[in-house]
Amino acid sequence: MATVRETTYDLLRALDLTTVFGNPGSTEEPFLQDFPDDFRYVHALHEASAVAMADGYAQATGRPAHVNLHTAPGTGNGMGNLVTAWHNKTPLIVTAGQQTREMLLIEPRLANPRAAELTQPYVKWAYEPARAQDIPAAFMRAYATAVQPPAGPVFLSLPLDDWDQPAAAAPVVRTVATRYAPDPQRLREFADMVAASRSPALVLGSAVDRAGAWPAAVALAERLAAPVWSAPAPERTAFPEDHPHFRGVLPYAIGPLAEALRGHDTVLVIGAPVFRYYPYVPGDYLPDGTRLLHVTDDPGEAARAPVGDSLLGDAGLTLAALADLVPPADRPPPPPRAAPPPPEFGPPLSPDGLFAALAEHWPPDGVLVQESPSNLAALRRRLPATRPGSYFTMASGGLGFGLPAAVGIALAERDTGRGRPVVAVIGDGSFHYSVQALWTAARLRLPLAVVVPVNQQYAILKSFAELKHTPGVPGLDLPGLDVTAVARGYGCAGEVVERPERLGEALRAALAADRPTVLPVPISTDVPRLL
Ligand SMILES: Cc1ncc(C[n+]2csc(CCOP(=O)(O)OP(=O)(O)O)c2C)c(N)n1
Repeated sequence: MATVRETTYDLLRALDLTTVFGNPGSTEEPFLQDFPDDFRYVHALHEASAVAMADGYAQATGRPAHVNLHTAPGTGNGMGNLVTAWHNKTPLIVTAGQQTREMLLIEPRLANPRAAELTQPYVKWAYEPARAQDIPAAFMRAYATAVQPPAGPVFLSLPLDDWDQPAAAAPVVRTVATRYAPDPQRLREFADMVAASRSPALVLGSAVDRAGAWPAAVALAERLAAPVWSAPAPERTAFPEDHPHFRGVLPYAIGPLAEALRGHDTVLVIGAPVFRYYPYVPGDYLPDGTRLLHVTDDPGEAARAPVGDSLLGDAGLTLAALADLVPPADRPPPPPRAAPPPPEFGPPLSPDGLFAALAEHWPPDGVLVQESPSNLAALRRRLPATRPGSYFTMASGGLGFGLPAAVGIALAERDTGRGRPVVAVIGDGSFHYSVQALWTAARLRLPLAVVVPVNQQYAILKSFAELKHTPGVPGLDLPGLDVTAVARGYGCAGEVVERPERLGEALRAALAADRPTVLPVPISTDVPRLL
């Protein structure tokens, strides 16, 4: 008779979930026992890294990923990046071991007495099976829950004595839809309103990239002769940023965002929240006389929008349908944006100069993973995303995602055979939140390049303090960190790039290497403005 373990592994095989990201503990060993040869365990040294690696891998493969954590403490360590996975809308099946059922009542060491509550509210479903025999079917349900829109993480707590139990019948392997089409009548109303607009603008969000819908976005923008903005603080990019219609990324504050949209009678937002704000700068949500239409596949996002009318639907299906429904606009296309001024390379090297140098040597099919908070505007100005699936960061604002996510993305690039080069730009503060991901990248011999702009401070927190008039905050400086030594300690190559002329060669070598390379680049300590 098959055991719960055998039946579960068979199901995972059938679902093509044969990679397990994780960090093991005693409560997981009975699951991992006699780990099958056709499975792969991607070992992270900390659960924050395990979760974000799985997230990056899931996003880059376009499939769910499985991450196995250690009962309450391990799940707790993974929580920050679970929050991020929730906001990223990444389908993750997070499992954690649980103590022996026989002892749960008396709460032994490593019991998680309220396991299904611990990950709330950052999971779509959390469950500890009532019987060992329910584990395989719970996996099936977890999978179906994670991938349906809006996609997101789910959590299973799995008692360690369940795995050797006799299984019930294997669960039926089911498929579910991962997108839904918009209500045709409301879609037609949206199309009519946009078509009748004098000066419509498009605001596109990360769901467009997740849906693989750049061509539909370009088709709609060109048909409407409309300017295109990126939604504020996006975790992915939605439109070719070298396209003449592209206007840039909207500011992430209420008043300034409305100001940027002034002059448009209709703003059509597709695949983003309305809107992702950061510092509170009061003002109207929209300019006077501007109507907002919102397309999202997330009912929660539709409900919490402070303005506008919403339509539920997959970003790609809705974009394609709208591009068919609206007639070509009878107006000239928007004028192209002015090019940025020539960079200044210093010394001291400015972030702008660093990213201009990086852009000069950027591999055409490169994938950028970004977690460099104060330098984001400069980075995006110098390194526009021109291809789909080329830009990743966290939707949440939580640090410690970028570095491990880049490892997961680089692994996905290798596994899928696409082999796109992956370059992470990670601030010298952000670098340390999930730094041990470097060890996994080294063990996997991934040719990941990690550029670390070193300003020896939490610069964005200084600019936030300036905007909000809160002087005298402690803990904003980072002296005495040797990034290269840390990188080498985890098995990576590491070399300080003192001059921007050296960056091209260092980057080429890193991307051709058979291990990760960390490239700290000292930059100016000037604090850029937050807005
Ligand atoms: C998990 C987590 N802890 C703390 C913060 C607060 N925080 C936001 S930005 C930042 C500093 C980032 O420093 P660095 O990566 O050096 O970038 P810089 O701002 O200097 O460009 C911190 C600590 C956060 N966002 N997430």
